[in-house]
Amino acid sequence: MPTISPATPADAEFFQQNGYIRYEHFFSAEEIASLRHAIDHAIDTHRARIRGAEKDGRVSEEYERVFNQMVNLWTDYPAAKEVAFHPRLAETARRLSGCRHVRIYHDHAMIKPPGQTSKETNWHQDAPYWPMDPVGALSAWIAVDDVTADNGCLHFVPGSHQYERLEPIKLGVAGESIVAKMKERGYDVPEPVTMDMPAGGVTFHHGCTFHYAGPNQTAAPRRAFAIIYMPDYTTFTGTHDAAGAADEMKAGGPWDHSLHPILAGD
Ligand SMILES: O=C(O)CCC(=O)C(=O)O
Repeated sequence: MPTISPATPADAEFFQQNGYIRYEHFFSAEEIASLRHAIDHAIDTHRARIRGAEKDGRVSEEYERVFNQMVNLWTDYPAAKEVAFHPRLAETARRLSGCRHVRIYHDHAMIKPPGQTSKETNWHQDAPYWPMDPVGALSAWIAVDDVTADNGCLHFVPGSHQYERLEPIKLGVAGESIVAKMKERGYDVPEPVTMDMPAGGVTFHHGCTFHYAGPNQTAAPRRAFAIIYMPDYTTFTGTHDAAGAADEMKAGGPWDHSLHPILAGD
């Protein structure tokens, strides 16, 4: 039986043209409550897994003010796996990218801490950080809390994926911005769109889409959970694998590994 997905052919066309799409109501309140609980547990009890804070080190306190990031929660939290492997979500990613099947690269919780020290997520693309060729992977970003411009919802520049893969941007460094760099180079970068939505809503964005989130100016954390999907034609470049399987894959080969299973398609 085919998996039901909200992605229509018109949605796929919109995504291909604009590099993003929003589904304001995707997950039920119950599904999100279980996921929220898993994220809170992970952040409270596995602090050493926060990127940049491994082994009690504080590689970059600035980065932690952008967000606290933990990857591969699906491997130890059933509620996170339920969402990360959700057939409807994966099938939506597959239809939007127009490929035969999608594999998971990794999931990641991103909790933007509240308060005066909260920092913006600089304008950036994701693809420069990913060891993949060709570019085609996309993210599903799930609002675990209601998100608005005040607590750090995402913003996208429509059509910016068409600039293809550019240089990486340092997320913890104030003022770094791929939008500013492109404007300096003389590009007429379109105005961004604001992706506010209630908890349970999902946006998808292409790995080359310019995106940003403002600082969290509220009193509560902004919790989000994202899953990165790779189309069937994606090869591993061999540089590194944030999910941890680099030593067991071949540079130039497929992402054929138990940490990167196929989640939709054949
Ligand atoms: O949640 C954020 O602040 C940024 C998210 C992001 O950069 C991503 O999901 O690619």
